[in-house]
Amino acid sequence: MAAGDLELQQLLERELERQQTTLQLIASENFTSRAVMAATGSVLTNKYSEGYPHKRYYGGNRVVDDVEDLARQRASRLFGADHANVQPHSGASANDAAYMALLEPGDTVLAMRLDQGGHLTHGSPVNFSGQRYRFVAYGVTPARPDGSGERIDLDQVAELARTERPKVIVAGATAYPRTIDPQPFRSIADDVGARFLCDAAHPAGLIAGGAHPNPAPFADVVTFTTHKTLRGPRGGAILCRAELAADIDRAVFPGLQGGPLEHVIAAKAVAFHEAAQPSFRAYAAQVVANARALAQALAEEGFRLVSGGTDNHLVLVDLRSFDPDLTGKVAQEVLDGAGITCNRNQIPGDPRSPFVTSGLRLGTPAMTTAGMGGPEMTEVAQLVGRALRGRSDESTLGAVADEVRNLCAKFPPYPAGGH
Ligand code: DSN
Repeated sequence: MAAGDLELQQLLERELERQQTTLQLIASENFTSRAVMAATGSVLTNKYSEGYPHKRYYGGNRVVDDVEDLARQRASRLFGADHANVQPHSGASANDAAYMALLEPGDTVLAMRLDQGGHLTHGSPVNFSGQRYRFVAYGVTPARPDGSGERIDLDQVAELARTERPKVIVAGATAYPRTIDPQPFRSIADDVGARFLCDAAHPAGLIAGGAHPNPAPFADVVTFTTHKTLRGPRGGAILCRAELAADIDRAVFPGLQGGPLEHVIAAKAVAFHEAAQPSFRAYAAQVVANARALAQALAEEGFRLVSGGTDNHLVLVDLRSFDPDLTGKVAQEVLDGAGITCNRNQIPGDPRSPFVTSGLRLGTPAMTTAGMGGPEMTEVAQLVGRALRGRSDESTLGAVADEVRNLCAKFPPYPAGGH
């Protein structure tokens, strides 16, 4: 690795050490297998292959064609889809291509608001999506003391669909701790003659592992990333119905991208294969069980959880119940200093800006891959509580950092060291 380049070698070793010795609780991160990393670092990085299997613009693609076909077949089989495009470089590129295939500039789209749990590419005014299309936003129901609120407001989705007549309705979120049922979105889309696009970037691995409902039978198009719960390389993919395959493919190439990253596509093929194994079902179930255990222990530490808990791989903490003066920004920095890596996040109706926030998002995909279970989640929640309560006390923070290091030492994601 990085042979002869000592400077970079040292940086990679530092990052490996960081990943091995601190808690990775960013809900959209994971630890890939060595097989995924090997494919990403393979000779396929040398090849140009604009186009699609058996329809390339450059010669020498007979092996690459087989690689991409394998990835497409495995993705389609894993999710039960008619067609897969495995070329998008990221989730944002996948959404960009899906919109390009389904919409004209200025068309109306209904999607979840960013500050209610949605994503930048679901119509934020600072993103291409919000600048190119007319997005109308739905949100979640108000919080309720019994935890039954802060669920996607399907009545609002239906009402906005009727009044705004969107061409596409988007389901999917980046900070929503509950199951997203694709069925009601399909019915609402059918009622108003809209297409249904499901952005399954976050739950893709839970879907593959049978721990979350599969949107593929319901949605016209499903976009997802391969590096979150799916535990593959960093990248995106699109699934669609047969009649949309040509439009989706045209939108990705030549619409938006040039040469595909075939080394990453090979790694996606590895990840799809791994996600089809029985052990991945057990992994997906454990991710959810761990998130529940983490949620319960955080509640016992005095944190209010958005929606009262979780059904999936993440919890969204409302810090105001714990300490009204504690912002997400400060909490993230304090925890980072103690070796607990997570991200600040707006909560529904957050009075603070996205840069400051009143919330923290914590996820279990990575530490579940490392082998942690329920007891460790309880310990993690207690460490979070201790660090944030004692945030102005160096000795408390030092003690938490030591305990984090000891805990991580028992669950190294790469026990044999670097690759
Ligand atoms: N950055 C991703 C996340 O953390 O959810 C979304 O793109």
